[in-house]
Amino acid sequence: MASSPARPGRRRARASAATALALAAVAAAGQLALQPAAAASPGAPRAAVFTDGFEDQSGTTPSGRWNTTVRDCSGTGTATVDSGKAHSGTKSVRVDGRTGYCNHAFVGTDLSAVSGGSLYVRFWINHSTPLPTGHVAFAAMRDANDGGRDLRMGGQNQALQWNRESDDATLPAQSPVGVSKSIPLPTNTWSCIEYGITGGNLTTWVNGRQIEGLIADGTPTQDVDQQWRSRSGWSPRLQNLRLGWESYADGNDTLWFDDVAVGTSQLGCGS
Ligand SMILES: [Ca+2]
Repeated sequence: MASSPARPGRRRARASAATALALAAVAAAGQLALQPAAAASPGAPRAAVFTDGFEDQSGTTPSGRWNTTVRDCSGTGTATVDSGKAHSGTKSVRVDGRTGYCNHAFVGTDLSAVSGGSLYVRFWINHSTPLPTGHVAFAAMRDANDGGRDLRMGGQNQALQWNRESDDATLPAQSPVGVSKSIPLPTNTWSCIEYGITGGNLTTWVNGRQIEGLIADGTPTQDVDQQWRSRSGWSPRLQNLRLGWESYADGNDTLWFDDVAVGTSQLGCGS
């Protein structure tokens, strides 16, 4: 479990008791997609809605909770279950991402059962090509509170960033100072990416460490979240999670995703 200390002036998002109660209430209503994964998987993180290492996949086409639906158009990108590389077990999802929006490829799952409260996502990612200068995304989530446009995580200027599709706001701002407060995504190794969203606050960890440039909180910080927060009232209600590749200018990449977890409090990088 990550235990990075909160930095001065920046609050680390925490799951509240109210969130736990809300989850229990939803569970009681019988909407269980929310079967706690812990019941079936003793090693699963506390408060996980699900954890998935793709070991149950029997073919190369993602199935079960996963689909490969893409928006608008499709091309040469692919998302397949892969037995050649895995963070745990023997399987992962491999995405062959290609330059050009319509070559986007994702493996996606519905999150509507958890949207509206605190949402925490954890996944392990391994990729081949350094993040390019141009804007790319490797995670996207449909935001019902933003006209159905995506909240996207990926890279720009060779460092990790968040992007809001509706107004193209970035976190951090893409100034040299802003970019310096983020980090590249290492290649040919597994990295643990975690993020938590509560209301309009967004916190991001990489391998258990908070990344200053990837935090939007209650205090506008120049070069970080000042631009992001210029739209008042941003409070996403995310309806799905799609992992893959979307390139808006340049950039091919081959990526693997494994050990995906979704929950209502921070999940950590354990199994
Ligand atoms: Ca696996």
